[in-house]
Amino acid sequence: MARPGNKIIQAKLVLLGDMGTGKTSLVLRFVKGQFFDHQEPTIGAAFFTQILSLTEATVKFDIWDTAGQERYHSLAPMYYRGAAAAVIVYDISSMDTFVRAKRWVQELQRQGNPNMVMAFVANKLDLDSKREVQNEDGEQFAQENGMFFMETSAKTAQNINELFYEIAKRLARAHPSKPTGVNLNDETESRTRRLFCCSG
Ligand SMILES: Nc1nc2c(ncn2[C@@H]2O[C@H](COP(=O)(O)OP(=O)(O)OP(=O)(O)O)[C@@H](O)[C@H]2O)c(=O)[nH]1
Ligand SMILES: [Mg+2]
Repeated sequence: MARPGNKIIQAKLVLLGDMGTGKTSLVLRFVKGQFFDHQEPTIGAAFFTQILSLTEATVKFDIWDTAGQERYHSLAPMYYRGAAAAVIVYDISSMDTFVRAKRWVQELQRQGNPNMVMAFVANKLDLDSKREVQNEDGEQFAQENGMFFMETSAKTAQNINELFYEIAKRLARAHPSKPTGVNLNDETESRTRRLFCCSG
């Protein structure tokens, strides 16, 4: 619920990353508080909405969860175009997904919105015993490319709300008065649930 006098920011957010890294699982954890051990691969893209109420603003996220399979790559620009925020996801137990995530960052730097808030996310933190990508390597790449870095687990919910809260805070700071993002709700199934989080 928007607080009186509180500004409202509508922000398009896109998730990008290799197949199986946990993009859908991150969103489902954030939007519905759910996790599935056998999450189906996304076909094309899926759309979700969620609202975060901060002290300084109410952020309405329009979330585009893209499909990581290579055959859907050409669709990606449609989803990151006009996005106010991007979450680039890799899986800490797969070096290949880290390499792929770095390529997504390069594509966004070439073709995305230059003011985009970008989060570099190392998911599946619960699989630490199978870790192939060190925390420092993710952190360093993120720093060098002006992104913030977070290790998460959609399975245990570790750092999931923190991730979206941090994005919301940065959006509120970057867009002091005017709404941002593109509303594509009419093309898609929209699921809205309000979440009150992280204020104060
Ligand atoms: N252990 C563990 N498994 C996870 C985690 N997040 C996702 N998974 C599992 O990883 C698999 C792939 O997750 P998805 O969320 O479908 O991955 P995705 O990135 O959306 O994949 P695409 O839609 O194909 O691009 C599923 O079996 C999930 O249960 C996590 O944090 N920890
Ligand atoms: Mg998916």
